[in-house]
Order: sequence, then C-alpha cells, then structure tokens
Amino acid sequence: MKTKYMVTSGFLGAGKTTSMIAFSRDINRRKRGNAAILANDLGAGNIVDAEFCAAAGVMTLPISGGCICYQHENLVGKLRQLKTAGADVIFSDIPGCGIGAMDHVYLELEEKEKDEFDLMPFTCIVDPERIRMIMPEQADINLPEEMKFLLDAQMAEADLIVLNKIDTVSEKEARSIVEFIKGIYPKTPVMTMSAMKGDGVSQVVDFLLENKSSAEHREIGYESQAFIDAENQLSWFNTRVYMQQREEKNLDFNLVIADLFEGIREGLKKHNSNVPHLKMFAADSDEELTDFFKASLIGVDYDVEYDRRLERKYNALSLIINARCAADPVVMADIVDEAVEAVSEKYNMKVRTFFMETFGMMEDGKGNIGKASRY
Ligand SMILES: Nc1nc2c(ncn2[C@@H]2O[C@H](COP(=O)(O)OP(=O)(O)O)[C@@H](O)[C@H]2O)c(=O)[nH]1
Ligand SMILES: [Mg+2]
Repeated sequence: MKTKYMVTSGFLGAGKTTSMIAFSRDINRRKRGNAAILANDLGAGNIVDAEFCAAAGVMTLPISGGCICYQHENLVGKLRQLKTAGADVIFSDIPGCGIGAMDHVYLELEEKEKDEFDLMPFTCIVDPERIRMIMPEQADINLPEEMKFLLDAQMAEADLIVLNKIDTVSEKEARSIVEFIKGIYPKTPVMTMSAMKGDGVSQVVDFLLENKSSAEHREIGYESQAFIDAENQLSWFNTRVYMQQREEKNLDFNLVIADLFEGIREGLKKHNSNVPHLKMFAADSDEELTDFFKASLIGVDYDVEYDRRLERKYNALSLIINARCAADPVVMADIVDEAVEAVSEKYNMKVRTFFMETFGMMEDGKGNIGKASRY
C-alpha cells in the first residue's frame, strides 16, 4: 500500500506544527491510519518543534539542516524510515519562507517515487491575525511590509487553505476572512479549524484522506525580487543553554523562562525589531519526557502562549530557544544573550551555552537553498 504524504505550509507561527500534531492524533484516535510527523527546520539541531511533536506522543523524525525542498534523497530516506516504523500517513512542514515545496517536493516525488507515495492536498495553514496584513484593512502588525508577499504566495501554492485559530475570532470575523480568501483563490477549497481546541480538525483530516493533490506547478513568484526581499527580512537563531542554580536551590523555572521571554521582548522593542515566532522548550530528561515546558511568542505585541508548563522544580535545566526573526541575526543573538545574563543574575544561576547558531535566510544562499551556517 502507498504511504500518504502531505506538506503543510504557512506563515511562521500560523500553527503548522500544532496542526500536524492535531491531524496525527485525530487519525490515530479514529483508527484511520498510523500517523507520523517529519519535522523540518533549517537549523543544525536543537529544534523545538521536533522535540515538541515527540513529546506530544506522535511518532516523529526530525529533518534539519535545510529545507526539504533541497534534500530529496534525504527526505525520501526519512519517509521510508517512518514507513518501516509503521507509519502510513506522514505530515511534514516547510520552514523559512514557507513556499516552493509544490515544485521541489511534490513534483519531484510524483516524478521519482510515484508508486510509493500518495500526495494528499498541499495544505496552507492561515493565521487570522497575520492575514490582516493583506486584507483590505492592511493592518500594521509590526512586521516588515515585504512579508506580505509570503502570505499571499503560500495560499497561491496550496491545494487547500485552512483558516486556523478560529477560537481566537468571532464567527463573523472567520466568515469574512474565508470570503476574502475565496475572493482571491476561488478555485481553492477553504476550511476552518482550531488545531489547538480541536474544532474542525476531523473534517480537515477527512478531506485530506479522501482527496489527492493536483500536483501541478503554480506560478507564485518563486525567486522573484519580492521573494528575495521577503527572504532578506528573515533570520534564524537557535541556542541551547544550561542553567544551574549556584546554591543548589530548586527553582520554579516557569518563572525564569517567563522572565526570559519578557527580556527578549524588551530587547526587540529597543531595537525596533520583531520575532514572528520565538519558541522555548525544556524537559526533565531526554528519554522520559514526563515533565516538559513549551511556549511560543508570535511577536512583540502578543502574549506568550504556553502549551505546557513545568510541573516540578529543578536546580538545573537545559533550555532550547528557537527564534525566527525579523531582526539582524547578530543583534538577535545579543538580545538573547542580554536576557539570559539578566535571569542568571536574578536567580543566581551559572549559565553555559552548549549550542548556538544564527544566520540570515539570505546568507550565501542558506535559507531555502542550502545548509545553515554554524558559528
Ligand atoms: N488559539 C490558538 N492558538 C493556536 C492554534 N494553533 C496553534 N496555536 C498557537 O500558535 C503558536 C504557533 O503554533 P505553531 O504550531 O508552533 O506554529 P508554526 O510555526 O506554524 O509551526 C503556538 O503558541 C500555538 O500554541 C489554534 O488553533 N488556536
Ligand atoms: Mg512549527
């Protein structure tokens, strides 16, 4: 039997990872298959999303170092690995600008591995907050204008557009966003759901399992000047820091991490910068995962959203921070450094950085086109 495979696209923080987890759990719960996630990111390692998917109890493999668009053999290898482990429905996302996978992933799979994979509808996850940037109101949400191109191109590329986070808007608002999307893309089905609360998830899953991708090239301005200008605005920052209380006192690290988020928020505001998605993850131990922390910030103007907080106190913790920034990567690294320094003083902790990488999407063709740099 062929393995079903789907790519999820969408803007940073739109809910791609949360959606893949929700789809997988729904499939497993309703015994519609055995679902797995291939979590893709540009960094070399220490990726919050992959850790979180696994912690959420879904079979997960990470594929890091670059976009799946540019590592076909590796992608197929990982898909086969998941298949061997029992998966028959696999979801993966695309990092970075979040476009280009129709040509680079779907069309290549159709050409080379047609007998092995059934391509489910290429699905773009839309966030009701960010889409306001391109709606008639042209909302200013403190993101660079150049990013508007991405919001549009992501929808243009998709077989299915899903308006996510409907728990955050009224029915009337959701309807008007759906009408707006249908006005621009009259041929593309549009569905609504809340990946977090579960509303509409089964309906989307049924659509995905019962339909196939058109697997056709669409003109979305890939590599156009507008694409390059958008890509130029984005940078990546990943780190893993080990924090240890100097007097062996057990700390509520939820407070430490909340202070870190606020420190980074202040630093970004001071530098007139923003972070479309800042994620932090920490767990009690790599294997057990009985206690873990995961939270997201989707911009300096929003509240921190907690998927999970730590239940216990610890005297030391290893914390992963991933930031997808609209900021100079070096400035971003300094902002995080300062915030870490501030909490280390406040809580009397020794801090060691075990891993750090920061790069601009456009650096020597890194972004979608190659490997992340390591400093
Ligand atoms: N209220 C609400 N929040 C959501 C929903 N889906 C995702 N989120 C939150 O949005 C943030 C970004 O989600 P994530 O899946 O990491 O986005 P990604 O960057 O597209 O993978 C996280 O804080 C999620 O908890 C939803 O349906 N409703
Ligand atoms: Mg994600």
